[in-house]
Amino acid sequence: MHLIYSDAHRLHSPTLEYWEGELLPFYECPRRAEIILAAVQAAGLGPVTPPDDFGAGPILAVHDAEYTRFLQHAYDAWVASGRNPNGVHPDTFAARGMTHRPTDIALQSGYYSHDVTTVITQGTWQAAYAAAQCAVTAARCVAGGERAAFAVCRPPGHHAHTDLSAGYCFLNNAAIAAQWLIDAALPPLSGTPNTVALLDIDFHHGNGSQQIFYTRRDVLYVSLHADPNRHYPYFMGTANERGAGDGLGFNLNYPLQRGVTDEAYLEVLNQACAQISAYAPAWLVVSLGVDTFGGDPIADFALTGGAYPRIGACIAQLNRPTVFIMEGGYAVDQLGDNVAGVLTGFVTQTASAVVN
Ligand code: OKP
Ligand code: ZN
Repeated sequence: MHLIYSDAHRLHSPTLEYWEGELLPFYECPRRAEIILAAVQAAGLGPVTPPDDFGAGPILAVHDAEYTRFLQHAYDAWVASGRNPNGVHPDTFAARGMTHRPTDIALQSGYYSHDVTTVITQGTWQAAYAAAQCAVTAARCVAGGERAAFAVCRPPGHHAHTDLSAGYCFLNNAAIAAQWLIDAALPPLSGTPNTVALLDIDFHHGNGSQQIFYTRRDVLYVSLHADPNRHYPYFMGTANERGAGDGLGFNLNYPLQRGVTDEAYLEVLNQACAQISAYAPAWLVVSLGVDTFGGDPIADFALTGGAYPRIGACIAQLNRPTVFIMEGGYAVDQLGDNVAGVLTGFVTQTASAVVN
């Protein structure tokens, strides 16, 4: 499988993270992508390729134009108005019913973000733009007939709404890939509907992906994640959020308890995959987070390294052209092995299915 990677992610590297009253080193750090790249290369999963530039079109097919303008220009406006050059740090957020958007772009940060982890630094837009291009490039690989591709996206994407940054995310890479497949790819079986299943196995609920596709049935969103009563994003991700209008029944949330084991997780994943099979999507996009690992510093599941190849094999059995998009995972020392484990399990299962 092609591994799509850009160095531009290094341009986004906020120094400190405000965490429940303390300042900690930023968990979502450049070393994450470096270690993932090294591990997938060492595992011999395929050639590393830089992204092509598809322009702003695939981004604007998902995101609000004014929001992307804000992402591009907020840092310069923030610094030009004499504020801290460390980055755009909102401290006040538009909450229920507060709909006024300040005219000064530097002050729009609290309007366009959900929490304090989406610091915009000088190179943030370039990094987020490159991550989105990685996602589209991986999607084009599978649209061209490849079985699978992996986009080493950083910053991640699944918390970003059409017009809201959240949880380290600015542009929703997985949603951009899914939407690009719908707009630009021909389904592998001609005459079948051009649909996508977006399977989100990051520890956190992908509130952005849910919001983007909530009223649509051409994208089935399926997520396994920590119960929002216990973990971020707190205000979305319950099982009774099932879609709305045309999309009713096409959003499936599996909130899980703390300490989930390999066996328990795989049982739920099997169930989720059975629902994806029944939907019979033309394409599969996977929001691949490995913060489900027991050693993750910001999460509370108990998966072992041995779970990841099994997860990959389970996904391979769906037998769909598959785009893997990197999301979270913060136990940096095991991060590469866990990601490579999912992809190796996927490839091994695919190969044995061909033999049988
Ligand atoms: C991004 B991804 C807890 C704050 C949590 C954001 C976590 C974002 C995770 N007090 N901060 O889904 O891995
Ligand atoms: Zn996560």
